[in-house]
Amino acid sequence: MSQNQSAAVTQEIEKFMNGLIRRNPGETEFHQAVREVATTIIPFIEDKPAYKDAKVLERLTEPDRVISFRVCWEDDNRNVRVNRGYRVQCNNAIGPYKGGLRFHHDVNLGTLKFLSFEQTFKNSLTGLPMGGAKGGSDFNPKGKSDHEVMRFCQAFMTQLSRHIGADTDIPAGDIGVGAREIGYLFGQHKRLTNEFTGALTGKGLAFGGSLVRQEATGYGAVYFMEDMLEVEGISLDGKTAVLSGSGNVATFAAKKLIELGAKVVTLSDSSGFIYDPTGLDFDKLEFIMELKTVRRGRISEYADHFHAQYYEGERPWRVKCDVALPCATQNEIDAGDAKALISNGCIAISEGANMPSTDGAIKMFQKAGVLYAPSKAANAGGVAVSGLEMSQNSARISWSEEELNNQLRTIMGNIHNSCIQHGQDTNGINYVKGANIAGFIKVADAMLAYGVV
Ligand code: NDP
Ligand code: 2IT
Repeated sequence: MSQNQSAAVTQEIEKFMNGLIRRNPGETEFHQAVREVATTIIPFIEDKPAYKDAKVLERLTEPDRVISFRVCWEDDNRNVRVNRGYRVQCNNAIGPYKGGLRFHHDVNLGTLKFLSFEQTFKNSLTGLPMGGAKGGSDFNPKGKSDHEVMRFCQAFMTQLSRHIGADTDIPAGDIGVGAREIGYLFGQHKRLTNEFTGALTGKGLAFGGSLVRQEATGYGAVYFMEDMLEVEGISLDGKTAVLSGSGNVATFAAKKLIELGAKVVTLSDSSGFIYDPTGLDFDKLEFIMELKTVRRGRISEYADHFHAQYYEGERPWRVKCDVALPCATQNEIDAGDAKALISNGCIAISEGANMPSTDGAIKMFQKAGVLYAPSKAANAGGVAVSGLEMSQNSARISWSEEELNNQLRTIMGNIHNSCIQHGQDTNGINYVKGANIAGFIKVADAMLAYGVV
């Protein structure tokens, strides 16, 4: 009987995915993100006709709105440049649309649809009233002057500003969008609307930004790792950690790991990775942060400066470690990388990046009993503190660092608890299932309350 049931559910998942793929041709990252959710949500709603009959999953996988626009700007040589800008507003059932902006030459509609879909579940998991969105452009900030970045950001915001607002849609940073870009974007939004409101988060502290926002994603991913290990009675102290990326998320994850006594031995960028067997310390991290946010140089400079090893064109997953935190980009850990991590004794993965593990990698981690925290749970700390920035802006107040750190720690603990509550499986805790179901319920219940919209 149960075998028949599971065959029927498998068939239903395939039918659902076939329809989604047909309606969204070529958007492979979007297909991947939806499949991960559908494989846990379709069995969950099987005996819940309220969700099934109201077609909640079908509605959640069709964004509320997709906005695409031309961004025209002049480079320093007076050449006219044309890029494409987007905002995908996935779902605002539980609060205004919220999610980052990504500037990267690979950005396309499928990438932003996957990210806005993930964001909807992630934001729900934080417990704060935020819907899901994502935006960005195929603009490549690498090698551009500050003036070029400013002109691009102003042109981009000239189009985007009519679609956002403190109660409508609140963008923030993501890959290629950090403090510099948010400053230019906010300045232009303020100029166009003649209003000073919390229409963006990740702002500078001088103009409505929140303490702990820049640390929040990386710190949060480490807190989630800490909570997963604690269930097994293990501490991070003395553990060797392998990280990818060297941007906002990676550097603050490294900082918190070092604070908690772990040894961080790798970081990377899109050119390669550095391996420092002696481990990073706060001074070395300062060097990386200055390298990446001020001089905007390459990670290989770290190896030259500190006599570490540099592996051009490679990812760090073959380095022996106890725990791993992918903090660069999607699909950066494939099944081969997962196999290497497992055979080298890695016991836990916490995803700072969005969807860094392929479907094959996730299956390998779960089969091997590795503690695996999916991105929508593990990296929710960033958007959570963005939510706290929105509250502070609305109330025109600023909370202390201690207050914000405590709230971030509590929120990450709550997300971990939600995953445990909804993720019980025959083999223990399935964090993928837990995160998907916990994130789904709140959004789905709000959608049911609104009727057919
Ligand atoms: P940054 O732009 O600050 O850093 C990105 C890092 O990833 C850089 O080291 C970059 O290298 C590397 N990278 C980017 N693309 C690739 C690629 N295709 N292959 C290999 N390396 C790559 O971005 P963030 O740190 O903010 O974001 C990192 C990840 O975390 C993303 O997946 C993002 O969606 C996710 N995230 C970010 C949050 C935030 O608050 N910022 C919140 C939640 C998730 P290079 O410099 O060479 O491009
Ligand atoms: O992926 C993410 O959660 C982010 N890039 C942060 C979004 C936000 O609105 O702070």
